[in-house]
Amino acid sequence: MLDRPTHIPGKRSLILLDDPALNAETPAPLLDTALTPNELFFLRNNGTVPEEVPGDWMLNVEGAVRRPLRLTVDQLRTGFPVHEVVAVLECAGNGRATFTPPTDGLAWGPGAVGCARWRGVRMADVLRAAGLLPGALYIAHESPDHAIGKPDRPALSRGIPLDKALAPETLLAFEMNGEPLPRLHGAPLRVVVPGYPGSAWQKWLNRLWVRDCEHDGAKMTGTDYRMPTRPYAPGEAMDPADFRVITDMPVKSLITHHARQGDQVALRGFAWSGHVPVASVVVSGDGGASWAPAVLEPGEGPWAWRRFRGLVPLGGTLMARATDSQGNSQPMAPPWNPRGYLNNAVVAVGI
Ligand SMILES: Nc1nc2c(c(=O)[nH]1)N[C@H]1C(S)=C(S)[C@@H](COP(=O)(O)O)O[C@H]1N2
Ligand SMILES: [Mo]
Repeated sequence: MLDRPTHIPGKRSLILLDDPALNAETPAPLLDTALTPNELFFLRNNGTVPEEVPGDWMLNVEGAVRRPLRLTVDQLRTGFPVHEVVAVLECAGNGRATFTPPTDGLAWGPGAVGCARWRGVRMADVLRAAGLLPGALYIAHESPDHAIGKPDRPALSRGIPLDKALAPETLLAFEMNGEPLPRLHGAPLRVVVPGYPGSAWQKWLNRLWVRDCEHDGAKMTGTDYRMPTRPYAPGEAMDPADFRVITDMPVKSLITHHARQGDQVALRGFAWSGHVPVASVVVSGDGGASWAPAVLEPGEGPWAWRRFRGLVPLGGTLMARATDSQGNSQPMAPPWNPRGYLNNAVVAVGI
């Protein structure tokens, strides 16, 4: 079952979601490695996938800058120091399928997440080369992909606040896991913004637009990739004024392997979070009635996920529950919200 062929070139074993755009997630057992191989990495597209990289591709840096720039990937690679970050990329809608009542949006299981080694140049270095003007507040990302059936409408144009754009972990990446960035993951250049939801990781980036206000591009306004600032009841009419851009990801964990060991079960998986580090993981073999501490291994840097391992008595439902350094633990029930984002509930694994 896991060796499911797909029609997506360079991809194997992904679960395709039902959508006119190309969206596919990774089965949890295939996320059992510290770095998710490119061919197993989930795909999220809000619109079309550009067929090929045009030969005259350039990155434009414009807006509130002293010197607008036009740079090829070679100029980026040779003109700026190259850096790497190992970081988790997770869609804000990951796990949406388990919200009740269901919400609009792709019904992701738990596999719209992966961890990769990203290599590129710092967004900060490129912005500084362009010379930020005093009013600079927000960096907008643009690319050539468009909404399905609407060639004049961008698929997605999101952005990040200036402080995150200048943070050392925020890259313009041209390599993924030691290979040239695959076309499906944004070649020739994508934004890497650890700690932020995947939607901020713009693919096929061809323009950075430095703005003096929060960006209002495609899927950046209304309730898209935004969370309500107050509880909403299912069915209640949504007022966009109540919604704020998602700028952080919650603490989370996923069991990726389990095996019987005598009268116990050895299980392992990964724990991750956004800007607040993971502090501990506990595991259960009886559906959450009792918990035992798991061993939590260091990750490769602060933005990578961390391996946990635990041993629980054989017999019941397996669970893992992570807590971050501010004491936030994964909830037992999915934290329902009207657009179905940030589901970090404990996942139950039956054996
Ligand atoms: N240009 C562009 N970039 C994009 C998107 C998109 O639709 N178009 N989707 C975003 C979303 S919502 C996610 S979760 C990630 C997924 O990255 P991946 O397909 O490389 O896994 O890409 C982001 N970057
Ligand atoms: Mo996403």
